[in-house]
Amino acid sequence: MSINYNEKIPNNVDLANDRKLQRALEHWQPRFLTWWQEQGPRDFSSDDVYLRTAVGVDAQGWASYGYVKMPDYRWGIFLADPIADRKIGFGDHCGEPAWQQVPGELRSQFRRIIVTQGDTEPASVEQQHLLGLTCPSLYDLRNLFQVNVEEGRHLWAMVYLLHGYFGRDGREEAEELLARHSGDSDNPRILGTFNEPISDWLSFFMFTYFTDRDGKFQLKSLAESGFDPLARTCRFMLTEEAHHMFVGETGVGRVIKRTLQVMKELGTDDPAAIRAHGAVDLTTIQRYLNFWFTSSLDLFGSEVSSNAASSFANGIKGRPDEDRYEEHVCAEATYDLDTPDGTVTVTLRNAMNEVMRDAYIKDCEIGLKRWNMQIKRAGYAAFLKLPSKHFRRSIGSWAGMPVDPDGKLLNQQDYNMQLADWLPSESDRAFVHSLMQRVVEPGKMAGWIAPPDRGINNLPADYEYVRLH
Ligand code: BYC
Repeated sequence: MSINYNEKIPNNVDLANDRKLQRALEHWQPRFLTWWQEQGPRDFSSDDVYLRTAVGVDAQGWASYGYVKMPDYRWGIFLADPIADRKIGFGDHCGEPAWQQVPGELRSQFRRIIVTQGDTEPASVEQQHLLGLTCPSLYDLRNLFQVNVEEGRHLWAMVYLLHGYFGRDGREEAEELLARHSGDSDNPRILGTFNEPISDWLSFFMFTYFTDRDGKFQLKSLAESGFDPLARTCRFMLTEEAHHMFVGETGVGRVIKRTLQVMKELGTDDPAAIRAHGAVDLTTIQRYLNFWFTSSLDLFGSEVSSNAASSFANGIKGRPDEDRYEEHVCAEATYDLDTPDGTVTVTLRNAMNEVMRDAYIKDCEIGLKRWNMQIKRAGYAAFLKLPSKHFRRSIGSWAGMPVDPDGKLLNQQDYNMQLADWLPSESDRAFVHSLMQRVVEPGKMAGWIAPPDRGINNLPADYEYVRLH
């Protein structure tokens, strides 16, 4: 179905023929825009940004590029095309026709998951509210804004489901999505990572690499959902998510590239010398990586979870790429889980969060391999490493356990003494912040990051991606 851009709310769900839903969403739209003005990118409302906008939902050419002022971005409702006679692919309802409405008995479970997913989208925009002011280049500034407008659209995706399928409860939840704020002590965002500040660009790149990747896995598992409108909206969201992770992977890669250049120039890997030369030493990069990776691991929930078991059993949330598995009901299967008290065997359904976390970790390794290849090619023996999945956990059976990045259980005192070596210290953060000076001349790059290999949409890297007024 093609996207109708002539309407107030662009959509491919034939909104014009559902007057009640259209009115409800048109009522929410000005609230969203007020939220965007207050919580979205600070100070850039009147600038022209070279953005891509969805024009169709199929794999080919869904994007059109052009200058847009962010408040005029055409946020709307885009679902991937339906799959004829789609069947539920997992759990107790495996093989039954997918639902076009939410089954009454599963309403509150579905609502809880949609609200949690929806909550992360505006949260990330809030976290990045001030970043534009310290951009390392116009290329990066544009990428930040592209990510921000798409997160805004992902909020629309969840709000559509809440309004369209959950009646008054859904409308109230949609209001709440704009009322909670990242880091707000009275009314914070639901999940931990989304209340962490992102006040420097190294954090932004780590966030888009590690936290957006949680988004990829959660969306993939919701794309399997028995509730077809949820599955279809997540399928389309995944196409946008890929660019966010690209920004993260290439962003971290460019920081490393610049560090390696400075190491070569100076003939040393001494962190103090590298810092004095305005680049980020690899030890600091590793600490930032440790922080965002471990925080993102918590986003998968507890290792043993009755919520996860019931979501799987009820056809709400499958495993990412459910097709890859041979057995989709998982009523008998078990999973051996490492806990601080030793290995315990639990039902596979109860361990679904852990299954997803393991798949996520494997996917995270791919970027690490590429970054380490860069370091190796430059002739250095150093390497970056994902810490153990039991290190610095706040959720699940390892929460608060004094485990080091290699996975070794320490005594609390030793752990406390070494923690500063493993995570960004106040002075690391102050140093990284000191590098965050705004660079907005086309083609110019801040000194702590290498230029990108190529520009956007086949344009050169020195293109004026944001026209500042
Ligand atoms: N922080 O059985 P449990 C994205 C809560 S990212 C705080 O362990 P469950 C994006 C949990 O809510 C993807 N609380 O876990 C990325 C529950 O609370 P209630 C976002 C946490 O329920 C970048 C309690 O602990 N999408 O899209 O199996 C930029 C016990 O729960 C945390 C989703 O998350 C935490 N880290 O799984 C923009 C998908 N972890 O309900 C966007 C939807 C757990 O008892 N969400 N808790 O009060 C879900 O599927 C599940 O809610 C979770 C948790 C996977 C998050």
